[in-house]
Amino acid sequence: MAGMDYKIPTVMSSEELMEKAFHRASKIYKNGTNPLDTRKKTALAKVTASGDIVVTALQGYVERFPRMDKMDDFFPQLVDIVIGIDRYKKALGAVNWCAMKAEKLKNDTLKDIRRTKDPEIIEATRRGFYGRLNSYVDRISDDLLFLQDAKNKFRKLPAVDPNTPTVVVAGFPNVGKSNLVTVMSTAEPEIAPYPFTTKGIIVGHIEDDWRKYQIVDTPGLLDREFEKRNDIEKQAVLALRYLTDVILFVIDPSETCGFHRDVQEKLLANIQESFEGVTIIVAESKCDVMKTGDGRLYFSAQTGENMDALMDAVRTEMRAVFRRKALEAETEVE
Ligand SMILES: Nc1nc2c(ncn2[C@@H]2O[C@H](COP(=O)(O)OP(=O)(O)OP(=O)(O)O)[C@@H](O)[C@H]2O)c(=O)[nH]1
Ligand SMILES: [Mg+2]
Repeated sequence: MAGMDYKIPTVMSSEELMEKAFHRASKIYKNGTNPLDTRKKTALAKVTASGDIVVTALQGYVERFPRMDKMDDFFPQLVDIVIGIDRYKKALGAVNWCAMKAEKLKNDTLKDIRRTKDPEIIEATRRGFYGRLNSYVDRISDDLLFLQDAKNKFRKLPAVDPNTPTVVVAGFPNVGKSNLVTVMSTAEPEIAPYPFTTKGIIVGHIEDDWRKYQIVDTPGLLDREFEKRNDIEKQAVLALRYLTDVILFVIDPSETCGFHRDVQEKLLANIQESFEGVTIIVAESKCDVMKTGDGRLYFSAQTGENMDALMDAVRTEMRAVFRRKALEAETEVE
């Protein structure tokens, strides 16, 4: 799924960019009224073309990469975890710096070439220009690589609509969250028999007659303090903090996930405390392996056993959210 609407360009490496600039320049030849004039016109055209290629490409990156600030909101916080906003801003700043330097270098060089009548100086000035242009671009090679990587990461970020009622699925790693989300919705997260299979936030959709809900699959959470969490877990916390209308908390009583029941229960208690007032549906997974008989909802995403009851419980809560949101939107001051 496309993460964002931004049309982020592909970012060339410093080598690719210089290769493109030199290649374009190498093809240029201008006819003048005499040999000196020919040489001058050709040099001017080569400098202009290669300089413009660099400047236009770099300015394009600065303009088309999204502005990001570390605001107290889901998307910027997610970008900060996945990409790193400080490093991102530094990269865009460096690219902007290089574009300005290249533009000034080009203009200074054109002036120098126009001023001289010495063919040797024309050639030396042009070569000097290439060398300095190359060294400016070389200095931002790490930033360009960073931005290309950031572009790929932006594309993979989930497309979350803050206005659609959302159920966030949470629980320990490996308890069967992704399998459940696959059965319940359009999402197709990876399912595998080891913890932290899900490394980011994945959004699926559930249709309920004419209504539509989002279901968010999250990475597994261990029972520990936020600051001690890894970047994968932190994304789950962000989803809970910013996207949740309803939490669907999955416990694996069979412990085939590799974690004891009591640590899972501790995490649940923790979440109940942190999200007071939020509806939390607690459901026990893998009932094909084990049923506790403790009166909680249970299900097996594998065999489908009791999935209807779970879906009913989720739909009931989500309809309530849907009504509340519709009412809020209707009574908002215009
Ligand atoms: N027996 C049984 N196994 C299941 C069921 N649901 C999932 N599993 C297995 O449990 C393992 C983990 O499933 P996932 O859906 O990837 O678990 P997860 O909670 O998303 O795991 P992380 O993304 O790592 O947090 C896989 O080996 C699944 O095949 C189930 O209903 N019954
Ligand atoms: Mg998963």
